[in-house]
Amino acid sequence: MGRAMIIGAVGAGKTSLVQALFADRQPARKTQALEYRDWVIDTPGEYSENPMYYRSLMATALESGVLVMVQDAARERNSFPPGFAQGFPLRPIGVITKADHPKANVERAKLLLRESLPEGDIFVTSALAGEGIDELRARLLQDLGLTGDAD
Ligand SMILES: Nc1nc2c(ncn2[C@@H]2O[C@H](COP(=O)(O)OP(=O)(O)O)[C@@H](O)[C@H]2O)c(=O)[nH]1
Ligand SMILES: [Mg+2]
Repeated sequence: MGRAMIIGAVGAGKTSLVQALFADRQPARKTQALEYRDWVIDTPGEYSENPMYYRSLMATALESGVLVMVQDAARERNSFPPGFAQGFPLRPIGVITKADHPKANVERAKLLLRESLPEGDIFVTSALAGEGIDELRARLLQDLGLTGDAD
């Protein structure tokens, strides 16, 4: 089954996003390995930050259906190398996380993410506030061909 592979820096909010997509309430534990859950693959932040893991990411991408690139709205730096999305044979979607954060700057996050994701829609979300989650879930299920009563 094609899944949505979620990538992004350590602490970007990937696991919290996954939990919000599945309406979980537990706080996110640190992700130590690839975590498969239904139609999502959560990845450790190190996989996006350390080129040593890129081959692993790529191998996982080959069994995925959508690439979800996460950028923390409160982060002042890029989370990915320039043009990163183009290295994957997948349809990419951008997600800005932590839109609720006191230090969030959504416009800055979009500009940063665009350096690595020249094309593809960008969704603005907050796992904490529940913002943008339903829209993102609907889009991912549609792209994965899993439409139906998803929520
Ligand atoms: N303010 C705020 N903090 C968040 C949000 N999502 C995650 N965080 C915090 O960011 C930190 C890292 O979250 P986590 O989901 O583990 O990130 P991951 O390393 O990308 O999986 C945790 O302290 C979360 O509580 C959010 O929507 N808003
Ligand atoms: Mg995680």
